[in-house]
Amino acid sequence: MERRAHLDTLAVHAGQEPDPVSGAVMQPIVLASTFAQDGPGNHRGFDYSRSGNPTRQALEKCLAALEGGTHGLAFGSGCAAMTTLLHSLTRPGDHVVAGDDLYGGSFRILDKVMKPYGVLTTQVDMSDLKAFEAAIRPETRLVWLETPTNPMLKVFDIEAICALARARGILVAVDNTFATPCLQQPLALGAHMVMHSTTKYLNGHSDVVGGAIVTADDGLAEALRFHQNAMGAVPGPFDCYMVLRGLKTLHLRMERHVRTANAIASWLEAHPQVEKVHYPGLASHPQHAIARRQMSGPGGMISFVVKGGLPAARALLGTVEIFVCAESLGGVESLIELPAVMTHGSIPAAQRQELGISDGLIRISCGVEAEADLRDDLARALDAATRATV
Ligand code: P1T
Repeated sequence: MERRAHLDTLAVHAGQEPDPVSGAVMQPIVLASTFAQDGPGNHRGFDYSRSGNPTRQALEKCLAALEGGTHGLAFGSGCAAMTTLLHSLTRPGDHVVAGDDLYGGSFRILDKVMKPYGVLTTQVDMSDLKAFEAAIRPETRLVWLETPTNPMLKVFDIEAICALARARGILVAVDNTFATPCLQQPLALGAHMVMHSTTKYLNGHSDVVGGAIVTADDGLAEALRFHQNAMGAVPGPFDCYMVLRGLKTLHLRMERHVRTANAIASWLEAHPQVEKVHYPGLASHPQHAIARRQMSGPGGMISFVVKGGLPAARALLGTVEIFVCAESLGGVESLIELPAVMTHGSIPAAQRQELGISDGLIRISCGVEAEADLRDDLARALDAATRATV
């Protein structure tokens, strides 16, 4: 697809043409690990599947088109994408500025993989632009921007942060996993790179682990592609096919995720057993205005604090029947979890406490089931939480 079409059309077609041999309208899954060469070094675009694979290439082109970039790179997981990005662009002695609230696994990469390698990270609440500027050092090479954040759903001003970073020659990578390109386009707001856990909304069916990076910068793409091949954290062709298949309905699913989350967040906010709701679509959200400006919808993720702490939260999670108690997010099925115990256990308790990741903080990923059923499920579970409190 040469012409820049709407996202809904790109999601279905970008990077994919009917198979020239059979006419198959779906991308073939090319499982071959190696490709015949007409003579040594004389191949038809693919030589070895770690370096490149036709099914992966279709996915990479589709992802690039959706994010408004020119280069897409697929990885075996979101963590693999992040680690490859960091190793491509930082060297020992370099410094990274990251948001204060990150997915636990992303924090662990910065703290337990990059720090011992000599790349230090300063975490800062990026909703305070002065604090962000103060965290920048002469050796700062990269800003790692997750927005909305996991699990506190903070929203950071991508355009303002990119302008400050670019003025100092610092690269910005945005983890767009929660928003997806349907709701937020970081490259258009000034980011150099977008990163995804494709495990989540992009695949959308909780049956693949994958990651991706997209950029419109040829030099960055060259460095990233070199490391993608050299470090080798690539996805298999079947997983690439699954993500491509999931992408075809991304826009439809996101519409429903957003509609349901909006309704459930408002309902939770009015519930007597709920202390606090974090959702960028609520007027009470501290960065609601930024979310309205930079996102076309506030997303499908909500976190909230149930009164009564851990016993109440455990009672709630033990009572739900439609919501599944599980890590991850972004699938068609609704999930519920306790970040302090599950997804964010790798963050030190004191730091969790400071951020508001209390024992009573519950995170939900709103799926595509009937909103009324999801609300009834939570209502029963909140009743159980009330009984566990008294
Ligand atoms: O799990 P993996 O595909 O490696 O992606 C890591 C990752 C990166 N960035 C964000 C914002 C994420 O949420 C994740 C993974 N998160 C979960 C598994 C979770 O339940 O929050």
